[in-house]
Amino acid sequence: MARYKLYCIGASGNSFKVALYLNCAGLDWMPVGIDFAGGVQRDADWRADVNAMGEVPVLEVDGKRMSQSGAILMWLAETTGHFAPRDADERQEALRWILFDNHKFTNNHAIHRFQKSFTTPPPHPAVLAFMRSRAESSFAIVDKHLASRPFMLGERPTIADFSLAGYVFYPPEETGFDIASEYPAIHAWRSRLAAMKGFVPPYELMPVGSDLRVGRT
Ligand SMILES: N[C@@H](CCC(=O)N[C@@H](CS)C(=O)NCC(=O)O)C(=O)O
Repeated sequence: MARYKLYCIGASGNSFKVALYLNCAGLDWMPVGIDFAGGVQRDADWRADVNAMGEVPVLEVDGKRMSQSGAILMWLAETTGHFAPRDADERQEALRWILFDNHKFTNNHAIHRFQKSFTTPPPHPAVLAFMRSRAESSFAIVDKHLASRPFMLGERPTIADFSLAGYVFYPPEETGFDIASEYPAIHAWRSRLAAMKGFVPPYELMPVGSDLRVGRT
């Protein structure tokens, strides 16, 4: 039995942030699928037992269960040393980007993708347009930041990169964003991440739980 157990599904980019970290850090981990499409995360027993917030990812280590990808990445960096910020200034910078990611970069992109590709009936076009414009605005900020450095904090990858990487490896037809042609610095950065030892794309890294692509319209 692996030491690190990650409750997740393949379509969850928030889970991918942690899965990719565990894989690139070479830690002994395994994905544990959940019936997301069946709504298990809304079940009172699941919330009492696994995560009161009703979300994946959840990381289980030595009987302790943790949620929130940013907090999990911080904990992993502190307890393993892999991809960790080096000092207080780097910690502040990593946290700054992780919070921006959770509030804007991942959030708008992920909700736009979910509404576009996984909800039935489809949302009102104005909803998609609103989410898209919010996502474009945060993409432009990150693209500008990455135009002058290889990774979010500078010369080497840290947990901030894993956080922002959550949704940038899903297919463009699923996300509705063609990063390769529209955001050159984000594209170059994700190519550097994809070249890292341990990199595996999301659906292959987490081939467990509900497959939201099945039966999509
Ligand atoms: N800020 C959270 C977001 C987690 C999140 O939104 N997870 C989604 C899957 S990617 C989820 O479980 N959603 C269930 C729901 O909202 O009901 C994190 O970074 O872990």
